[in-house]
Amino acid sequence: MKTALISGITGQDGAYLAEYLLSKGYNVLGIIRRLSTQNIERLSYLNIADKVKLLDGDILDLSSLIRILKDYKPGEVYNLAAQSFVGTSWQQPILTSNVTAIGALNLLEAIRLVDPSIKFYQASTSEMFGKIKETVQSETTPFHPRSPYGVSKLYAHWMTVNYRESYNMFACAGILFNHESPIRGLEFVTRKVTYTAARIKLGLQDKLSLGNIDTKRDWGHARDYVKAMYLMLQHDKPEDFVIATGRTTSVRDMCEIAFDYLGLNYEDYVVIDKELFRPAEVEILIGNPSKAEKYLGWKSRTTLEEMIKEMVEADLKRIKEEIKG
Ligand code: NAP
Ligand code: F7E
Repeated sequence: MKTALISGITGQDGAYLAEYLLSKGYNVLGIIRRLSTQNIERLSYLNIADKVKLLDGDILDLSSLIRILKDYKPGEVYNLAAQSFVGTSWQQPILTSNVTAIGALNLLEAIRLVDPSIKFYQASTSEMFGKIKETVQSETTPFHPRSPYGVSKLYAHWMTVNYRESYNMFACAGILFNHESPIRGLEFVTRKVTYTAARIKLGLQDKLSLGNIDTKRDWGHARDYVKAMYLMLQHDKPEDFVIATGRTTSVRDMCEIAFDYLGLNYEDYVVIDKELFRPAEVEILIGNPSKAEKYLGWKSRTTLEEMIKEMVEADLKRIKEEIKG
């Protein structure tokens, strides 16, 4: 039985990846940091909380990572742990750098010291392209990050490349464009929109405050994207891949899709709050996934419309259950 270790298992991608690896027959381990309250809602939502083994540790604590690798000997490590919200990265740039940049280095170092044959996946991001240098971004597009989060991810990305080149480690990075789901954090714009639109539909709220709705993103479904992570570690050599749909949509049009689904007009509810604009913005992203299609046989399956429908329905159901108590 193959054993995989996931850092960030309590997050959106960690939960879907755990579900996928379990379906492949893996023994799935996850690093869980000490919090004052337990945080396994997403694993419970997918009905897998009792199927994975959760291990105490922290991406900031090298000795905990070394202990886990020595004790449990995973063959694959997926580094999904991060302070992943771009907005917060301006409020907490040092915390973001410690977790998102140095955290990845801690895990690479732990692998190098304990067993450099362990395969390593780094969760890189389209935010590294930032102020884009090419209309459509691929593995060869130059980077220009626009936030402390993007800069931290770029450090982790190059460390992954460097450990591959320096120590011949099977270390690879997936440059993933935005991906969402019903278990996306409420602070991210898609979920903020589907959750608030559902509350408006149920008469619990009458306005949705947003920042810059003219930005555009290449949105896919997290359930599709975690499969690409797995495929990268099964590829015959460690390489980096862009994972995207190849379609870009504005926040405004995504709102329209969500409200339309509920029979509402978004223009009647959305208010623009300048406080929600970012100090530096990534105006538009659109990825070219052809390398992943060619070498991994991976393709995004879920359309934005299908995903938003799934998210709105899940939010309606959850809110109704909350009301019932
Ligand atoms: P997420 O929902 O924010 O999950 C982040 C995870 O990191 C959580 O499990 C969190 O644990 C964990 N974490 C934070 N600080 C930690 C620490 N000090 N030690 C150990 N774990 C820690 O993010 P996501 O959307 O699943 O994304 C997964 C990864 O992919 C992240 O690295 C993100 O930056 C990257 N990424 C995401 C996207 C996207 O569109 N979703 C695109 C490209 C790249 P707690 O639950 O305890 O907070
Ligand atoms: O913003 C605009 C906002 O926070 C998308 C993370 O997973 O994907 C994610 O980063 C866009 C931005 O995601 C609001 O200004 C307008 O232009 O959903 P988001 P993100 O910043 O693209 C990348 C690939 C990652 O790697 C990150 O970890 O929407 N926007 N109004 C808003 N955004 C938010 N959150 N809230 C608003 O009210």
